[in-house]
Amino acid sequence: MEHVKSRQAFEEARKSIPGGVDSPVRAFRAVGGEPVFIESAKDQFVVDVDGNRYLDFICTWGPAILGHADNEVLTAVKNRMDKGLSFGMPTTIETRLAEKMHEMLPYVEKVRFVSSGTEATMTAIRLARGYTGKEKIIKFNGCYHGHHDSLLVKAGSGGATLGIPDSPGVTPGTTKSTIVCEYNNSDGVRDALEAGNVAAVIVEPVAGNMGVVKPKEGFLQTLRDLTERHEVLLIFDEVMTGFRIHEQGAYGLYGVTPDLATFGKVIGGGMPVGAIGGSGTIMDWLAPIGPVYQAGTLSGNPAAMECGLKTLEIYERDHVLEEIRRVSGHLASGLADICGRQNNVSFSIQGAMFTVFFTGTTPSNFPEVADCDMERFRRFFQFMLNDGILLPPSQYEANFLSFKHTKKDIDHYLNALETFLGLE
Ligand code: KE4
Repeated sequence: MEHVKSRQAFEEARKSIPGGVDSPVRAFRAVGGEPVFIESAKDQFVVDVDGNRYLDFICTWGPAILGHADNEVLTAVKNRMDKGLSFGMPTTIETRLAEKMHEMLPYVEKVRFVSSGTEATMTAIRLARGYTGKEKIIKFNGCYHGHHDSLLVKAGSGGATLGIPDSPGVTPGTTKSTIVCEYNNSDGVRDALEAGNVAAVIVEPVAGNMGVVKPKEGFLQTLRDLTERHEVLLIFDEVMTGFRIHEQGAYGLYGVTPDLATFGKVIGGGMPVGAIGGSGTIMDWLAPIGPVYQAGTLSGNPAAMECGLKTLEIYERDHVLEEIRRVSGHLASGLADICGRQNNVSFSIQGAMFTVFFTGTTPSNFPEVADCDMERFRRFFQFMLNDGILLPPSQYEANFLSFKHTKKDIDHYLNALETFLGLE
């Protein structure tokens, strides 16, 4: 594959954008080589500036659950944009999307929209501290909740990939109130809660930012029981898992109801949207009705709201996740067969997200993911890229399936994986 124009684009970009990218993971630093620059995307494919087409498992990190550039979504957004882009005043489309989220997730009685998952979790943390009057936050090693200071501590995703889990610029004062526990281990949580002054526990109910790492049986329920006992809020960060692991996210899959949840990605359909949702009693602590301040110029942007609402409407109408389950079931059996015949390869899959790990046993926490053969992952990534398959460029990321991925696409992926392993 030729990457002449991507190389030129990258050289130009680096002159005016740090690292040539607007989000670190896109720079391919964990997998070597230079990033491809994308020109366009449709359904399950993306095309780079050199005209190379790839079967896409990044799916813009989760939003493209319908596949790229869905015609109905594009039409709805274009029609909305003809009325103007942004008003800085309330619009009815925001209410429609909030109502749709409540209809799909009954525990989400009220929603506040923001423009990113980072803003959503930052707001949820501030709201939890304001509502409880307590200070500390418990998060889990390898879980990533966006790049705001108080949670950029032993983060997964880009933080882990770039080996800067505790980023410079994050002051000790900020992180002294953040307690990091090991995912799938409630002992640390129990001790931290006993010590008191904890406002909330925030967790990716299925972790996606250390690769896909599922909660062990009872882990989430234990967090729910412990937080209830200590009058601490439980926050499910469903920015990635929302509408991907189950039509009702972790609440639907595990039957555990959080006090607050954060959303992003799918609810924007590819446009900048994040959200915080939960009981009206807690949510009404947000300004202007309550004292916890939060704001945003483009929060509830009508074009982004339209994109998210149309995405969710199609998601429901076409039973999108049911179809994806059929394809992911085919993938799961193929991966089970291949990994069963290999020593140092395992996998984890939940609904529309999955990870192949270059380690013998499927990891259950971040240290086990960190033991993966990252050099082998790098070779795997480059092999797949040359075979026209675009994977997330890090072992610490999840792969995503869309409504448009077919069993034929999965066979392409499985055959390429088998060929790669056979070459090693
Ligand atoms: P954003 O600020 O990137 O919209 O959302 C932050 C966030 C919060 N919570 C979870 C569970 C997330 O997965 C994310 C963002 N996910 C990464 C992918 N690992 C976004 C990709 C990137 O950082 O470029």
